[in-house]
Amino acid sequence: MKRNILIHPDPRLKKLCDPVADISDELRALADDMLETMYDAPGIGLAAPQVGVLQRLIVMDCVKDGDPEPIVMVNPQVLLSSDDLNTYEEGCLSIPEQFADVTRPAEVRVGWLDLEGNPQEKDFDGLWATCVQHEIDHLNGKLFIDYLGPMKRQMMTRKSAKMKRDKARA
Ligand code: K2U
Ligand code: ZN
Repeated sequence: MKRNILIHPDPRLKKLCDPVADISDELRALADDMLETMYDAPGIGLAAPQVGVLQRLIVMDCVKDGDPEPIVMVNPQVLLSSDDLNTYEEGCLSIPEQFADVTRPAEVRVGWLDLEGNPQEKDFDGLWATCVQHEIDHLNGKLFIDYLGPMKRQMMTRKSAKMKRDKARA
């Protein structure tokens, strides 16, 4: 079922998430719920802490138009990252309606476990590379605004806190 997405500022979005110990039916159900929540948002990525679960689990589908290509990553790790950088105007489902340029390595090699517990390894570039790094940051309690200067970060935090208050009041 659709989960509620936590809105910044929320202490749970700043926590270091725990590695997944065992891949249970409950974890598989959470991954399903995260994919449903992501598609509904709509978004191209979602990390477990964004739905209040402090576990190292992310889902992604960066395919624009074409058959969906959902990827579920348990305990993802960046194994290699390129020296080449890429700048993308990022947003975040936990910091609604705010965007800023973030520069990251253009290509990354990621290792993870799939929901069958099999180790996977893949190189990502383009929007997929940006997205997977954005999602893994979430597992380490890091938000895209943490790459900005203090003034811009503070402005975006204040706006997000206001939207959160207004939404709570509505
Ligand atoms: O983790 C999230 O909050 C979902 C993010 C993932 C993302 C952010 C920036 C760049 C790439 C991925 C987005 O809110 S999903 C919305 C979106 C859709 C298309 C392009 C960029 C962001
Ligand atoms: Zn995000």
